[in-house]
Amino acid sequence: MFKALKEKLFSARKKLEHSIEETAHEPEGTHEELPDTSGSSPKTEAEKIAVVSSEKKISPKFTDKIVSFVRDREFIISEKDVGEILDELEMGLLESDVAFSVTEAILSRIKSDLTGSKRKIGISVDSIVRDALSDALLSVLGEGVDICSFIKEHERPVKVLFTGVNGTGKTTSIAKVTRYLQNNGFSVVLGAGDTFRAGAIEQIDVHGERLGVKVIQHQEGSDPTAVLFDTVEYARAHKIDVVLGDTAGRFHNRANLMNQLEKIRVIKPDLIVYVDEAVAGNDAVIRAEEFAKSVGMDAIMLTKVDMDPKGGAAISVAYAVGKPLIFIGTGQGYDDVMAFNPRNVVADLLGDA
Ligand SMILES: Nc1nc2c(ncn2[C@@H]2O[C@H](COP(=O)(O)OP(=O)(O)O)[C@@H](O)[C@H]2O)c(=O)[nH]1
Ligand SMILES: [Mg+2]
Repeated sequence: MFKALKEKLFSARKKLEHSIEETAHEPEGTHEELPDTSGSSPKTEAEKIAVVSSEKKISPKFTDKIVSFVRDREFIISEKDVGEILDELEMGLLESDVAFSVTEAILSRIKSDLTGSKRKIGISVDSIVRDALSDALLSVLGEGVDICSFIKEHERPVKVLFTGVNGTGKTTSIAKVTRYLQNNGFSVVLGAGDTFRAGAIEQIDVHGERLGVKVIQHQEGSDPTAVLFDTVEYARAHKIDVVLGDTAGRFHNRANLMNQLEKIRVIKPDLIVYVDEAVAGNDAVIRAEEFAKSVGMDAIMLTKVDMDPKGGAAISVAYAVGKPLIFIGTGQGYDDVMAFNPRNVVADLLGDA
């Protein structure tokens, strides 16, 4: 996943490490000469410790003193040392479809984490760089949301509504989330709330049959609010944990469909999941902002991540609307869904997963 983004981050990470190794300097006025213990001239701090430690005639107390002296020395990383590489990273992020505002946020975080920072010699440069990149990415991805905990914390049935633009994968995602919830021990009922598009009711009905869950449906063209109302009633009567409601594809410039969605809110959804596709890149981010302003959303599901080598939308969308990514879709099968865990994603992006 996120091949382009990974490559850019990897390259920036290596260059930052190199540059810091080369140019980081000690704060002025703090440098003290190490005692000359051997007559030879060890170059690195590690060599100096080794020499000191290997001198049997030196008391352990003295060795401790030297080790702590070395460990406590500090280095300063200046903005000049890393500026060029951060400019390059900025280009790389933008090329990978990371939204501008998100790119700026990532860079300013890295800059403030790295520059002027005093590093203890006991901490390696690669861990300083890695931590700075990781903190910056986590700061834009935000905290995740765990659907299972969410369900447990809410009164049953928990009502989840899926919205978004046509063709982005809402209905398929509902089927995948059904499988995910079943695997986690929850019962599910589906509401065929897309009464607008020809064939939509049949499509969700087929998924319901394959997954062994009830699909509440009315006729094509009927009022989706009524369908979802009935679905909630069914869940109550049968003690079903979760209602997943489908909706017609909304174009953010089609007022009548948006109004219909406004009306659906009378079922009082616990969670509105906005669905969009990673392949839309920056468009997905712009659309999400539009939806957040008009209809509102509580979480985001990004589909077709398997078809998007860039990865920028996945990094950007949550920050752009200030809502968490809850799932990502990674293929066309029922099991091609991942609960979005920011820490795991950052570990994967930085190649530590
Ligand atoms: N490769 C891939 N295709 C997906 C994914 N999610 C959905 N699709 C496909 O996207 C198309 C539209 O999906 P659909 O659920 O009908 O979209 P809807 O109009 O928003 O309900 C279908 O061909 C799906 O199989 C995904 O995560 N990866
Ligand atoms: Mg659909």
